[in-house]
Amino acid sequence: MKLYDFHLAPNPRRVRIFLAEKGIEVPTVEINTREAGQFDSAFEKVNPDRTIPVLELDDGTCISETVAICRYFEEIRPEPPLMGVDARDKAVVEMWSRRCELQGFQSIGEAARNSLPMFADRGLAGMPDGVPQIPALAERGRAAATRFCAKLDAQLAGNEFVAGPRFTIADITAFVMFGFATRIDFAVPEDCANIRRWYDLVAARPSADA
Ligand SMILES: N[C@@H](CCC(=O)N[C@@H](CS)C(=O)NCC(=O)O)C(=O)O
Repeated sequence: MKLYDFHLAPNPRRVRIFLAEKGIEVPTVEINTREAGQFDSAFEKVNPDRTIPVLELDDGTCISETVAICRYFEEIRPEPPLMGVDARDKAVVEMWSRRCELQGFQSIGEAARNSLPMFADRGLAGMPDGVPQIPALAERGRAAATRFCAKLDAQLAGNEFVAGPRFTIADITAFVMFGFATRIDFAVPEDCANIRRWYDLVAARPSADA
């Protein structure tokens, strides 16, 4: 088994934190997306989407998509549970995981990809032909992330972690989102005291170094 990784990229970091929480070690292969490693023909055979992370199993199966990779590890190593413990909890975790990814993480991604010089002509991931940046999308992404923060702050007012009393994959996605957000100088809004409390809690976990 091996994990195609890049130490500076946010989606692979989500998997690394998940693995650290599970206590699983997987050999990694570094794909430097800043030097177009995802567009090498050998890697395209691993993942035609040309994105990382990818988990390659010993039978040759290649699994891309961060949450799919996490699902695999949740199934083979259920403890500690990071994707819910029963029908209700699994659904709640999935709900918050998707909110964090679709409303938070992707909004920051949209803002970053459409504004940072390192993403010039790389407005979408995995596109070797060149996708121009659209400044208006960067603004829209920032605004959407700000709206998401308000929702997340309200949720954290009554919950220790994003999806309730336990640390889950939803915390990982939101935590990595805020780390990625520093690259576009997007900080936790001043009035989001609950997010600040939660962020310090998650940052203190050993897995945060992954
Ligand atoms: N939906 C995918 C997104 C993967 C993705 O966009 N990964 C980025 C690194 S964080 C990437 O591979 N970028 C390649 C590029 O910029 O061309 C997932 O959840 O794994």
